[in-house]
This record gives sequence, structure tokens and C-alpha cells, in this order.
Amino acid sequence: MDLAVLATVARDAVREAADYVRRRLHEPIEAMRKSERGDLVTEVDRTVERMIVERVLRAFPDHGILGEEGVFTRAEAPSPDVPLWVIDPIDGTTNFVHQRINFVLSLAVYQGGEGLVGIVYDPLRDEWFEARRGEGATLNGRPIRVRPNADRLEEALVVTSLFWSRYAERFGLTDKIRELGRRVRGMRLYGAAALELAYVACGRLDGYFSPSLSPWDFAAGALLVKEAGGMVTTVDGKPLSLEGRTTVLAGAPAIYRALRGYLEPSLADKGGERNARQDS
Ligand code: 2AM
Ligand code: CA
Ligand code: CA
Ligand code: CA
Repeated sequence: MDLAVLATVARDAVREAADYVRRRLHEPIEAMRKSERGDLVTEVDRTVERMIVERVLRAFPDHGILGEEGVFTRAEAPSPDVPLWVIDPIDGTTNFVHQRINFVLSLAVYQGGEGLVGIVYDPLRDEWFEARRGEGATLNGRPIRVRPNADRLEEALVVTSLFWSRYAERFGLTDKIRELGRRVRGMRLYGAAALELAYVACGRLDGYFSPSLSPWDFAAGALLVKEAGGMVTTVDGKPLSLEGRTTVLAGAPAIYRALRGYLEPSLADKGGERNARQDS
């Protein structure tokens, strides 16, 4: 499948959905709880996903769809040889509801477990991050790279999610993470994984780690990081898989390695990755 053709459909789908989001920002938005307190969904999330799915299926009726809100599922699993469209209609829904900023639309196309196209779009800042396999990553059309000279943790800005607090306890990582917090230049937490990975890709942040992300949270962002010259795997160094929840570690190469050195030994002691999957 021609990457340019996939990218054109992906772009049109995200652009159209983002226009809708911007229109809805001026109206009241009702948020509903999915599971816990921090797990919200709005009518906008569902509509955006539906708009993207409709566009994709109009162009490619037999392609696979994996969307967070599950607005479309097939009776039978699509063949693994056809492209899979991975959709996070709004990443950072809690920010969307409370702040009306710091959220993005995320769309990726994968085939055989490999990312082909990834788009992360921030409609309020009008920042369009895009990557294609083997062709690099761009922000609003200009090439981006992970931060050059991001060599030392002491000078690194590292971003994480809060999910690690529970996870860290389970794997005895709490002290490590506290120590890491003291060692790095700063820690950030934006509450939107796709946005955070895009920021690693363009050098605004140097490293990212989180337990328990779903495929739609990282699909586009991971490709951005890779194509921008960064590294991205599970916390214990395995390739990311779109099947189920996983830990994610990403960064400029030296920072990625330093973070892994911090986090991995404790996980390896405890068979962490496998247990984490079962528990989430
Ligand atoms: P979401 O906004 O699309 O749900 C911080 O909350 C980040 O983790 C966001 O990218 C959020 O994606 C994601 N996330 C994954 N699982 C979550 C959960 N159970 N509750 C809240 N956010 C979750
Ligand atoms: Ca969600
Ligand atoms: Ca998400
Ligand atoms: Ca979402």
C-alpha cells in the first residue's frame, strides 16, 4: 500500500474531525465516566472517532479499525495483511473537559505490527505532527528531531503519567522514581500520552515513560519518536505491540538508555512486564 495514499486519507480524516472539535469547543460538553474518576468520555470523543472511521472505510472498506471508543468493530477480525487504523479521537479527554487545551487527535496506520503513518494534531495550538515510515517526522511541515545533545539525565526534561504510582509500588520502583525525579532537570505531566510523545519527537521533552498505555495512546506518537531519531520500546526493551496494554519508554537515544537503566533492573527482578499486563 502506497504510504502517500494512506497519508492523504489520514490527513483528510484528522482535518475534518479537528474542524468539528473546534466548533464544539464553544458549546457545553457533557462528560460521562467510563470506569474510574479520571476516565471520562464525551459525545465529542465518540463523534470524532465515528467521523474518522467513516472516512477511512469510504476509502478502504476492508481495512482494520482499532479505536478507543469502539464505535466500529467487525464481526470478524480483519486479515493481518491489511492496514490497521489506530484511533485515539481525543487523547487527553480530561484536559479537554477541564481545560479545553492540552488534548490532541491521534491517528496511526499500522501493518504487520509496524507503523506506516502517524498523525498527532493539537487543534488549539494548530500543531500538526506527522510521520511516515522511513521518511522522518515533521511539525507543521518542517522536519523535527529529538533534541540533539540530549545526553545527560541531569539536563533532561522527562515526562510521565501518574499511573506509575500504583505500578511503581507493585514493582518496588517508588524509590527509583523518586531518585530519578531528583536527578533530572525536571519532570512534566501533561496528561495526554500522544501529545507527550510528540513533544519528545520535536525535542521539547527528552524522555517519556508510562506503564499501562493502550495501543491508541502510543500508536502515532511512537512512530513520531522513531522517525525523529528517538527510541521507543516497552520499559524492558521489547518492541511495542498493539495487542493489549503495555509499558512505554521513549526518548532521545541517550536519555532512553539512561531511563531504561533506571527502570528495567527492578522490573526484570520481578518479571514485571508480563505481570503488569495481566494485572491491568
Ligand atoms: P485518554 O485521554 O485518551 O483517555 C493521561 O490520562 C493519559 O493516559 C492520556 O493519554 C489518557 O488517554 C491515557 N489513559 C490511558 N488509560 C487511562 C485511564 N484508565 N484513565 C485515564 N486516562 C487514561
Ligand atoms: Ca479515554
Ligand atoms: Ca489516549
Ligand atoms: Ca481518548
